[in-house]
Amino acid sequence: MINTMKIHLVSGFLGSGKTTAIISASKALMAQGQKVGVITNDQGKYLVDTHFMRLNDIPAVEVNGGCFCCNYGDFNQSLEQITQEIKPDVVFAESVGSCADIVATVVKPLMEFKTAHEEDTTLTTFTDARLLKIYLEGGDLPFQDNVIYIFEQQIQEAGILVVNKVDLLADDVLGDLLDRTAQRFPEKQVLPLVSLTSESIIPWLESLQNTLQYASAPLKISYKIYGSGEQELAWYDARLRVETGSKPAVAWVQDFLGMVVQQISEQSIPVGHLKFLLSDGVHHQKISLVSGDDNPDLMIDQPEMWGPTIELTVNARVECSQEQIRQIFQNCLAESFDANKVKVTVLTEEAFHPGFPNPTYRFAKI
Ligand SMILES: Nc1nc2c(ncn2[C@@H]2O[C@H](COP(=O)(O)OP(=O)(O)OP(=O)(O)O)[C@@H](O)[C@H]2O)c(=O)[nH]1
Ligand SMILES: [Mg+2]
Repeated sequence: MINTMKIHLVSGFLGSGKTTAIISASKALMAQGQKVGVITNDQGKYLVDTHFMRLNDIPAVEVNGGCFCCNYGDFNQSLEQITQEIKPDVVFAESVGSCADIVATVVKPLMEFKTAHEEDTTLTTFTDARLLKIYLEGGDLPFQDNVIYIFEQQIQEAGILVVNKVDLLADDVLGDLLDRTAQRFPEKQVLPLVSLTSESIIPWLESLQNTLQYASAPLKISYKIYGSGEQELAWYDARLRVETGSKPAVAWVQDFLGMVVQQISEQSIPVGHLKFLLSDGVHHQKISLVSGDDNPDLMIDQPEMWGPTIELTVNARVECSQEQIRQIFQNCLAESFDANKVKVTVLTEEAFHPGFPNPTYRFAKI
């Protein structure tokens, strides 16, 4: 039995800002002297998010190869590991952005097995304000219906519903969005947020102090639609080592990112989240592209400071076939390959569709 440790489950669609919020919140709590541990989660194995957390000095363990609900045993083991190693006051657990039904498959098992107290457990769902606006206005989200179903179900089971990235909306647009959100989800605590800094994250930390912040009723969810939605998404993960030749490694990486994004756009592939993490052992930078980013900032900071060898981790979550996304990366590698310019070694590479969700436990009693 875990006594007083807070467990904050963080759900929400791909690219909605979960990792950014957890990093900002962890930094704010650590600055107050609290101990924080993070559990990350994904269908893939080499995760930008886990690596990025650790580069930010935030202790993180990962449940990989499937979502928390389908790997409850691994989730529980990670919780035990982090409890023993760090003795945290607070644990944040970020579920993969294509996962829903967290109340029945994670929150309820935590209670049933007396791993956590109800009053110390919260569930927040993050939404990107720009996508939520389109959704609530009845516009067309850039995904197929089954994928949109996942987005809806995640919102449906939110305890705290975070309308994130509100800095990207004009004040009157935001006011209208918050009115619509409150009308549509009158039973939820709706929290407009900017997750980017340890100052702007404070309203979320304050909300987490309240207890019972999850919708206590498990979802009435169709696994057929949810599973189909997951399978319409494709994952491409790779780790590349880029070594300077006649061209600096950083310049090659910059060109490569531009080429990948251009091909994805030319093929009109809906992007859940395209994440790149660059590291030369001293410096690091995460570069992201999500739906709604009309003018994405793909620029690498201070190109002159990067060392001669850069490791590039790629996590692409898009709506197309696994062959199509793999082909794009392979085309870009082939097109940019010139042995004189740089040496590029593909350390790992895989493309796949998430498996059909099959939870370890599901406590569906209302
Ligand atoms: N402008 C703005 N950008 C934000 C905010 N929060 C997150 N972002 C950006 O949104 C992008 C995605 O953020 P992440 O935190 O990686 O999103 P995520 O939900 O963890 O994504 P997945 O793990 O892939 O599901 C990044 O470019 C962030 O910088 C915010 O409050 N304002
Ligand atoms: Mg994340």
